[in-house]
Formats: sequence, structure tokens, C-alpha cells
Amino acid sequence: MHLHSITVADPPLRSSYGLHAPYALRTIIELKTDDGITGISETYGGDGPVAALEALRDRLTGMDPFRLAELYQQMNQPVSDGDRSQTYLLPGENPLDQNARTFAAIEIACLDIIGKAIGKPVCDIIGGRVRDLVPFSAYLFYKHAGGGGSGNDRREDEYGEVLDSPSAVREATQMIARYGFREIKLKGGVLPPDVEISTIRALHQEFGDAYPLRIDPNCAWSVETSVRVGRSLHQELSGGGYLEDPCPTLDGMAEVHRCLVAENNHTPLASNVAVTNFADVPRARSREAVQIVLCDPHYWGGMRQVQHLSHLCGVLGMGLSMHSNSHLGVSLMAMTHVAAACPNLTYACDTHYPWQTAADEVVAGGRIPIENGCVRIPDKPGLGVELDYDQLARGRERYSKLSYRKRDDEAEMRTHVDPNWKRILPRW
Ligand code: GKR
Ligand code: MG
Repeated sequence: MHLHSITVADPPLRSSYGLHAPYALRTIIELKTDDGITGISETYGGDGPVAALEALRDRLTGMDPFRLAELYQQMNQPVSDGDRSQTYLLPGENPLDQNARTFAAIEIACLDIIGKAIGKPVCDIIGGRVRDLVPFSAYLFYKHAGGGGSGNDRREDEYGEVLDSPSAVREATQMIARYGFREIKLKGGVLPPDVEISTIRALHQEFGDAYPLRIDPNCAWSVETSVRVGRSLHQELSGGGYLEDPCPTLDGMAEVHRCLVAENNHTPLASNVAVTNFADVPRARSREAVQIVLCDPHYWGGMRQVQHLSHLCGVLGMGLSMHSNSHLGVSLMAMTHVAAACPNLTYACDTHYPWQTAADEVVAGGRIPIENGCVRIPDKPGLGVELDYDQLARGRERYSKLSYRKRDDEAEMRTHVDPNWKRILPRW
């Protein structure tokens, strides 16, 4: 097992967590077999995820990459339905889901090995694809000027400052012109709710009903504000859109849903904050707090678990979408393969990929194309991508010079925007 800690330039994107730092942290995993096959995957970066993977080194050495269920069983003891829901941690940082994240990084690299060993794409060894083209959404962020990176290593700022509705429409127009997305997500919880309502209205006016809209303030609103926003945006969010994690806790979301339904507003609520594990699903469903679960192979325990989740959501009458965090092409391919093999994927997946640039891509051949809003399953075995070792070395070099080893959007916000800034939930 080779672990590569790298950094990826990241623009100053805003969310209710704070501000993105100039570099995001990622880990690239290589698993080498004794018959010369290398499987790869990409996961969260920094000291914590690397230490968790290192701790598995002895267990993995000599392991049969086909025997994944056994490893999963050893690493993931069944979790009881306690009060698991996280509303304050950065996504991907819930300690209760750490083993699921670590297992996922190994599982994906093993599936890449298996695909390469038998000459089949990963989506076709986990049950087979139901689509060749996987749709992604245009993931809009309010942002400060800057394209990410620092010093002489700054990236070009493609989108400029986006801190009001007209600039958000401009950002969407640019992103859609370049990638052809057909669904739009706005990361909210940054500007006062009335400004974010105006932004969604402006996007709806610009793109019309053909482009479903979703807004995700990451729990920045109270129940009352969430209901007010849901009411104000009834028309704009119905017709294929959703309201994502408007307020903290499953109880809060259940209350928002009840109030909206009482007004005959059936805008679905989605979550990647209150529901991050199978143990969260029963309460989310029985309380009618969440109608759409956002899966993510990186923290749901890998691709096979996401397929189980897709099936479970189908049985429970829930929708399924996909969450993302800042990532490169290896992650994008893992997300694409599993999405291709999930029949019950009811929305275009999220991806941060447009926010990263070719200068940071570690996939050989450069950036993975997104055309007409979709990523195509490559006609190649495994994940269908290989590593560019020069690029990987550049990523490692940047990592070695970086002063931080953990994402801290709150600290970044205090350094660059407001020295007194604190994450307050709910803020509005
Ligand atoms: O990149 O700032 C961000 C997002 O807020 C990300 O951390 C979230 O995980 O994409 C996310 C979401 O909540 O949907
Ligand atoms: Mg979200």
C-alpha cells in the first residue's frame, strides 16, 4: 500500500462552515498486488485519514482483494439507532463514520484491482451499469475573488467574486456553457436568506423549468426560516428540485416538512448532514424528516454500500442523490462508476470537480471530460484511469510545504473575512 498525501488548489468558496482554504487536502491510495496490478482510489486528506489507513497496513498485506465483505464486517460493527445525527462537523469528519471512510478507500482500490484483473470496468463488476452517462449538477458557490492556490502557485480565477444574485447567475451561465449541466445546486447559508431566495429566483428566471434547482444552506436556518424559504421558493424548487439540510437535526427537518406539507407544498428535503449512515435512515424515514438521501461512496462505506443504500431508498420510497467534497479525477471516476450501477439514482450527482484545475489533476491524460453535464464510463478496465506520477509528486511537494493538515473553514474565515466569525447554527 502506498499512500500519497497531496494538496489541490481550491478557490475561496463560502458555505455555512466558513471559507475554503487555498488548498484542499486529499489522499491517493495505491494497492499493489503480487501479480503486478495496481488499484487506486482517492479519499479525504490530512493526518487523520492517513493514520487510519496506516493502521490497516498489516491487515491488508497479503489480503485477497476479492474478500471485501470480510474486511467490511471486521471494520464496521453494526451501529444502533442512537442520536447519531451530526449537524456541526464538516462532512466526512463524523468520528462514528471513520471506519466506513477508511474501508471505502480500500474497497474502491480493490474493485479497481478486480476490474483490471478480469478486464472489466468497475461498474460492470458490481452488478452492471444501468447507464453509460452519469449526470452531474452545476454546483454553484458564493465565493470571494481568487481561483485557489497561493503565492506563485495561484490558479486563474475563472468566475471572479460571486457575492450576489447577478454574479451567481453569471457563474451558472459560465459553468453550464462549459460543462452542459442540466441541474443546478446552490450552496447557501452564506448570505441573508432573502438574498439567497432572490438568487434562486434569478436562476429560475434565467434557466426556466428545464433546469431543476436545489439549495443547500448546511443547516444555517432555523425551522421558521426554512419554512419561509421553502414557501417563498415553492414554485422554483418543485419540479425536480429540493431543499437540502435547511436546518439542524432530524426533528427540525421533520417539522419543516410538516409545515410545508400542511400548506400543500411537497418540496422534498434532502440530507447529507443528518443522514450519513444506514443507522440514520430508519428515523429519517419514520419521522418524514428526509425524502432524499445524499450518498457518497467516500463516507458511506464504498460502492457496494452505496448500491445497498440505493436499493433501500427505493424500497422506502426515498430518492437518492450524491454528495461531494473538493476532489480530483480518481474520486470523480469512483462516483461515476457507482452512480452508473445504481438503478434508483433519482437526481444528478453533485461534484466539486469544476472548481479544480488541470494543474492539480493526478489522472494521466489530464482532466476528465464532463460533456452535456455527464461523465461517460470509459471503455477500460477498473476505474478506467491511471495516475500521472509527475503530477502526483507535485501534489505531494505542495503538501509538504503546507502549514495545515486538516480542513478548517472557520479559521480561514476568521483570517480572511471576519476576525470574529463563528459558525452559528442556526444563523438565521
Ligand atoms: O465544499 O464547502 C463545501 C461544501 O459545503 C461541502 O463541504 C459539503 O460537504 O458539498 C457539501 C454538502 O453539504 O452538500
Ligand atoms: Mg449538502
